[in-house]
Amino acid sequence: MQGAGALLLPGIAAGVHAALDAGPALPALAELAFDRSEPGVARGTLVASPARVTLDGHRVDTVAYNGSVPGPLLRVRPGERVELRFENRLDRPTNLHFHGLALPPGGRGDNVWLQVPAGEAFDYAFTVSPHDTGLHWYHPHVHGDTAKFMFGGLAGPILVEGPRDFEQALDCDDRLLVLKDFTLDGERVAAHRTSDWYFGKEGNRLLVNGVDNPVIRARRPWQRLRILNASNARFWRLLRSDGDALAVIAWDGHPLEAPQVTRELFLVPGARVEVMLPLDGDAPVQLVYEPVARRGLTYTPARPVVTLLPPPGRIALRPLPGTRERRPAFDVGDVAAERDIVLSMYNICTRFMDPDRVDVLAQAGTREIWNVRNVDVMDHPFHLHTWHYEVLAVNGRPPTARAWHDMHNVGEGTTLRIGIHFTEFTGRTVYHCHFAEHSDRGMMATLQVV
Ligand SMILES: [Cu+2]
Repeated sequence: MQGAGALLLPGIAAGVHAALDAGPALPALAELAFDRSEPGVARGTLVASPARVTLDGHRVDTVAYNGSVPGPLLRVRPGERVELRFENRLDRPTNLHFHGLALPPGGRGDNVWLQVPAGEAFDYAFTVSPHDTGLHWYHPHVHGDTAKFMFGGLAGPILVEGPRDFEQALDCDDRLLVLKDFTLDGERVAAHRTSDWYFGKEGNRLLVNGVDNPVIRARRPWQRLRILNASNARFWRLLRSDGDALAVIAWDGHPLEAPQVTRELFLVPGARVEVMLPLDGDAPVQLVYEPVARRGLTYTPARPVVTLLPPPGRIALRPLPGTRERRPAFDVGDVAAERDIVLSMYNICTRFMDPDRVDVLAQAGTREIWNVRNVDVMDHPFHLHTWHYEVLAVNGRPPTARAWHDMHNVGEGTTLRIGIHFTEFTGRTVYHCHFAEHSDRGMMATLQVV
């Protein structure tokens, strides 16, 4: 890879190593145990219930999937049939949204219209698309009643495992990091305050897999970090403590055509990134949270959120492979419709969410360009279900690298121009601001593809 030399780390004092080594190890995520006795089928059970969990070393009474926060990892395979029994042991209706998976937006798939009553169960069943290799996630999606449950801990990762050739070529450690902020109030997760609905709720503890600044003890020099921002509203901006670069290899579960070297990662709520980080020096490296200027929010100072210790001994760093996947560019010359999608506080195109109204009607198989215009005085991260979009321009400027997303920030006063190809499915789904508080309050709209 070009520029790999720029990723090499300078050495720092050996004494720092010992001090950093004392932190808690990065917890491995719980995994949902699938029954795969029938070839091609993964059967499992996910339970939403009140639970007592450990967060940042504190015992906390909250809500959880299968008793763990973050929820258990769903490790599935491309082309696999997933049959997931979902039991609701909460005291009110809930459901599951499979964020990032290309699934039919109804039936037993990614059905946000469905509500599973308290005390009842529902059998989700779907086939994992062979194009969805990568990191995705799941969380509740009951309109108007999602933010409190997500802030309490109802969210978990989905990893669609692809071929291992990339890892084998590199000989890398593979880590999954779930970023989620919490505020604790005694033995509970803090309730929403009135202002949280406006600004989006942020927590004062910035946790990775439920732990403050965990330590990763590397076994190999290349670290592949798959990172999910499962926060309700916090933007996570991450830089290396030594100022060196990182190589992004995928956004929102889509491999990039070539690694993209960058000095900072910027994850809006719901976003996933896969990044390669080399550890071939003697010095520890930290990923440092850097504050994001987001209007009206309490300032959170910079702090390390994860510490990586290099592997013992000197191991040569293999070069990062180049191209992983090529995907045809969005064809702007073959567009059936171009639309303005206007974001303002708690509404889209001046209308609050109405599940009984169709806001955009699109034809299956066609391409559309949406100009997502934020006319508000606050950023809003934009999420479209079922169909991922290619970012064509931000305020008229094309991105530095082609990338497909299901999440992208739309800064205040900014226009995000995206291309969508309505392939594979028909049905009705939603697009919305992914500050959970904003979508709960109505900043969501419906899309019907026929
Ligand atoms: Cu918003």
